[in-house]
Amino acid sequence: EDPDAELAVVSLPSYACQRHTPLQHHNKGLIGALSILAENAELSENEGRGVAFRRAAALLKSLPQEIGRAGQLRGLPCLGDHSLRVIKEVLEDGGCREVEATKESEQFKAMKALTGIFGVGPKTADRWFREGIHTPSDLQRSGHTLNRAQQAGLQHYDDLNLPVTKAEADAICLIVERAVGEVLPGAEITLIGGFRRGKQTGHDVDFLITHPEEGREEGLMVKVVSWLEAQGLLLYQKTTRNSYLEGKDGPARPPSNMDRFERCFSIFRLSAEQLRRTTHSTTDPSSRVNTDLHTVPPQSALRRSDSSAQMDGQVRVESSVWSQGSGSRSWRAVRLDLVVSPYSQFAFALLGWTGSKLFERELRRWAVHERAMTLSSHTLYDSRQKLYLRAGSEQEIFALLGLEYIPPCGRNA
Ligand code: DCP
Ligand code: MG
Repeated sequence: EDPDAELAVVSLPSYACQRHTPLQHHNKGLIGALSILAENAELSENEGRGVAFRRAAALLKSLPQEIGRAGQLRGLPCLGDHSLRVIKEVLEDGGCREVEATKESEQFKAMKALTGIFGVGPKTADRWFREGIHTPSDLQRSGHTLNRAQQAGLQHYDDLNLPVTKAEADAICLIVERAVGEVLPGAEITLIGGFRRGKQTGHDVDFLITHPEEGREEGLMVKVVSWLEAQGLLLYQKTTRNSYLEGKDGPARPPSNMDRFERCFSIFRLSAEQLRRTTHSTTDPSSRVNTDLHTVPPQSALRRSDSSAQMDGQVRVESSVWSQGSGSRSWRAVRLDLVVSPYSQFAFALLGWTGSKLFERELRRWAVHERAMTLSSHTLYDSRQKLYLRAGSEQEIFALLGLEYIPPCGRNA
C-alpha cells in the first residue's frame, strides 16, 4: 500500500456537463496556473493541449473545497500527468516554474496583446510576432494593411480590453430591446453568454433574438442593425447570413461549433447617459421618479448604489473606464454579439450560446461518445434512430441526452 494513499475529497464524473461548476470556486491559485498554460497552448494553436488544461481546471472548479495536498486528488478524473505535475508544484512550492516562465515569455505577452485586438486571431498574431511586432503600437507603426475589423479593434483597443460590467450589459439590453421592439413587435431577446451564467463582468455582451411565430425572424438582423446604425450606436458591425438552410451543416459532416445563424459581430457605442438611465431604473427606483436626469452630474449615476461602493467616504465608480484621466468620459466602446434563431431551434441556440466554451464542448463530446448523437446550436440528431429530436427547452435537451439538468449558473466550466 502506498503510504500517501488518500481518498479523493469527493467523487466526480468526468464530463463537465455531468457536474455543477459554479462561478465561485475554492482553488483559485491552481486554476490560475492551469489557465495560463491552457491560454498559452490555445495561442500556440495546440488545441488538444489547451483542452486538457481546461478540463483539469474545470474539474478543480467543481470541487467543494480547497485542495491542500495532491493526494486528495487521487481517483479524480480529468487530471493528466502534466496538469498533476503543475498542481503538485504549486501546492508544494507555492508556484510553478513553467507557469512563471510562460507569463514572462515575450512570445506569450505579445500573442496576448495582439490577439487582444478585435479581429486578430492566433495565426495573424504569430505572423506579426515573427516580424518583430509585439504590441498594438508596434502594429500601428508597422504600416500593415488592416481589415475593417482590425482597424476598429486597434482604434478601440483600450475600451475593448476593459471588462464589461453587468450594469453596462443591462444598459445595452434596454437599447437592443427597444430596437427589436421597433422593427418586429413580439420578438423576444435573451441575454446569453457569460452574463446568463451569472458572471458580473465579461469581454462582450451576447444576445439571442427570436420570434414565437416561426419565419417572422427572417431578415430581422438586418433591420435591427439598421435601426442601431441609424441611431449612431454602432462603431463597427459585420452581419453574416444564416447559411444553415443551405445544407452545409447536416449530420453527415463532422460536428462543428461554428453555427450558422444570422449573426452580427459589432462594437457598440455606450454613452454615460444610457448607462445612467439604466442604473437608475434598475438599482435605484426612487431616483427614476424624482430625479431630472439632465441635472444629475455625469458621474453620480455611475456610482454603485450598494453599500460596497462606500469605502472611507470614497465612492468607487462602476467601471474605471468611465473615470479615466481628469474628467469622466461620455461614452465607451463595448463588444456586442447578436444572434437570431428560428423559434423551433431556440432551445438549442440558447443552450449552445450560454457556454461556457468548455461546457459546450463537453456536451457535444458526451452526445457523440455516450449517446451516438450530434448536438449543435440548431438541432440534436440521433444517429441510431436516424432522426432529429425536437426540444422546446434546455431541460428537454438535457433529458434527451440522458443528463441531469444543469442550470446556467452551474455551467461555468
Ligand atoms: N460559443 C461557443 N463556441 C464559439 C463561440 C461561442 O461555444 N466558438 C458559445 C459559448 C460561449 C458563448 O457562445 O459561452 C458566448 O461566447 P463568448 O466568447 O462571449 O463567451 P462568454 O460569454 O462565455 O465569455 P465572456 O464573459 O468573456 O464574454
Ligand atoms: Mg460573452
